[in-house]
Amino acid sequence: MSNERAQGLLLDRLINSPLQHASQSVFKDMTSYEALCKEAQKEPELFWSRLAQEHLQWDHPFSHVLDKSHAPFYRWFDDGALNASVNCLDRHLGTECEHKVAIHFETVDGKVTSVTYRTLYERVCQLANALKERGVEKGDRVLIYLPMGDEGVVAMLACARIGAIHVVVFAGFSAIALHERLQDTGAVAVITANVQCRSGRELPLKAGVDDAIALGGCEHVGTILVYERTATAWPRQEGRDFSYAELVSQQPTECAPVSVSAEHPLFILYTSGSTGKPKGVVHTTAGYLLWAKLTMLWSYDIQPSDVFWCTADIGWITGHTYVTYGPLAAGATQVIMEGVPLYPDASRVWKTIQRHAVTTFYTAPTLIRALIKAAAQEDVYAPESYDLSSLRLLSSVGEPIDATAWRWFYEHVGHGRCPYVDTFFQTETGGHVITPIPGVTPLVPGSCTLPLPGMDVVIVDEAGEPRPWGQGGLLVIASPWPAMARTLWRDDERYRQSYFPEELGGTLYLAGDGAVRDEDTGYFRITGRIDDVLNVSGHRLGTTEIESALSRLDHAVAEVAVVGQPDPSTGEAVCAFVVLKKSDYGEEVARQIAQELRQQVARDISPIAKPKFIRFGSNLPKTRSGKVMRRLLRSFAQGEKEAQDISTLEDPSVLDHFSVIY
Ligand code: 6R9
Repeated sequence: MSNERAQGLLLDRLINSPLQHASQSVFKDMTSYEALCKEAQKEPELFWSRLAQEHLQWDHPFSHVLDKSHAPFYRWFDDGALNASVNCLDRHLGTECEHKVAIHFETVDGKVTSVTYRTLYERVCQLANALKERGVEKGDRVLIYLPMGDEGVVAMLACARIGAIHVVVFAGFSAIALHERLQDTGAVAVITANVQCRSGRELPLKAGVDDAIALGGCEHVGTILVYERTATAWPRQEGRDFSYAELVSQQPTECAPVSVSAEHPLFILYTSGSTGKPKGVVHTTAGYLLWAKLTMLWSYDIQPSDVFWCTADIGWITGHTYVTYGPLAAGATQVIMEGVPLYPDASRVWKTIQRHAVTTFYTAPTLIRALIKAAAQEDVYAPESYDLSSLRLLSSVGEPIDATAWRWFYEHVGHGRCPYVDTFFQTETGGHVITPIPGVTPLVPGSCTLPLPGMDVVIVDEAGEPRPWGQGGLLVIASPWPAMARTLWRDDERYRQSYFPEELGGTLYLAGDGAVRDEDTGYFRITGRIDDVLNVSGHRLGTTEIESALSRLDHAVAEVAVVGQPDPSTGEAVCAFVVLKKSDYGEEVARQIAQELRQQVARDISPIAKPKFIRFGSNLPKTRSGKVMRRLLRSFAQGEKEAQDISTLEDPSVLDHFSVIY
């Protein structure tokens, strides 16, 4: 192919999507992006030191930037001192931000409370004083088990204010999961609610804490603070359990912040246990906070006039960084929604954007796919039925987004005028790693494009050697960065073994994902967890690649998940779990669609990638955080009996529908 033609084809694929009202303060164009990447490469310590001075408010300045002496246990800015809640709240007081809305909180029944930075500050101080009164001190762990709402944000910041380490546990987790986390962290206090309101029902929450404690070995829990979401009564143990009305409401609205070292742990967050015992990922104060704020500026060009809406729950890293710390450190206005965005129905999402004039909408591919499915059913669920003209930026995280869903979101929601920021990151990375700069990086549907400046992302083979563009491998981060996890709670050795394996030389951070760089653009494409890569007849196939191909049959397919299944002739065979848009199909139609699906894959990738087994069902099994449970699908495909923990499964009966194979 001639160079010119190749260039032409390449340009055809790239979407230049200018950002409306761009601030252009950091990145004017790709040249300024590249210049910042170069600055970071050349003098990383100077680069990070400059940013940490510019963007954080320090009580005591740091003089060391990076301490590598105990690598891979890196320390950043460690003789500096600061407080995270001061950086999110106090620093906005006395500025035009003070009386600006920090949070529009919308309950399931549509009631909106708008909280200013001043009010948020006062609520945080009151809760911090209540914790102090109960004897909670710097370094103590406080477990937060709250429904999604502004109170969760207040609780996190109140801990940070007194130097306590918060451990947020998603309110959908069971008492057993809670017990495990209580014991592992030795938490001295729990902040919870009497109930949570989800999908039209009141679910007891405080009772779950009692059940967890009843499992034994939690004598260290001396206080349970109960936020009364409704008037519903809750079980109380005198001397240990207190309502907000009793302990918090009367507290002074000022609380002197505790200045902590930059390396003081800010929180522990357990990752959704895909393998074995959950990992208690530890993040420290300054490095994490710096990246939370910077990525709000870099990935979202966040501005005073923006209304940011991230649909993640604070129980996950996305909620920590892009609901609590990032938006508040950046002085943004945001929307927080109680319950799930799809309840009572999909129109809630569009109504919320319209009502609050949301400018920046950050969600998950799984929600996008559900929205696509709903929009095909009735006009009232279609984004076109609402005024979404306030939007200027769209973003997703958590899974690869296939090109078809990307285009739908881009065209039907953003009307082709909002850059789509596909953000790749992990609990362990603290904040975004690979993501386009909106309005600057030309976009390719389904690609998270390029690493942010300072993120030294490389693709290597199993021996740690770099792979050329076009050839897949393991995604690693080759240099330390301030927001990286510091360790796993009380398990340094597991941290080292999981993330800095000896086989790769012991210095590369192993993300656990496969990736490939596009031969023309150098753009990264995440091919899925490395345990999800299939090997069919010696050919490496990314499950997400096959999923993407199957999704392209978009008149029929709502959602797919592909797993590998051991096969005597090809090593592994491809097994696809498919949810169709229409649920009223017969055997004949299913057979025909199965054939079309195979043709689609053969056409898009190769006949080798064609699913040998196709199973149709009404919903994919998902964790409560919305991730498809591939391990469960794998064992189901192999006909294994229920051998694994399905306690995090949203609806355990979904598998039954997939029993017929086409
Ligand atoms: C933020 C979050 C991390 C894993 C990660 C990867 C997957 C996240 C992605 C993505 C493709 C993206 N992942 N973002 N895959 N494209 N934009 O989800 O953290 O819960 O720790 O999960 O999620 O597999 O390794 P976490």
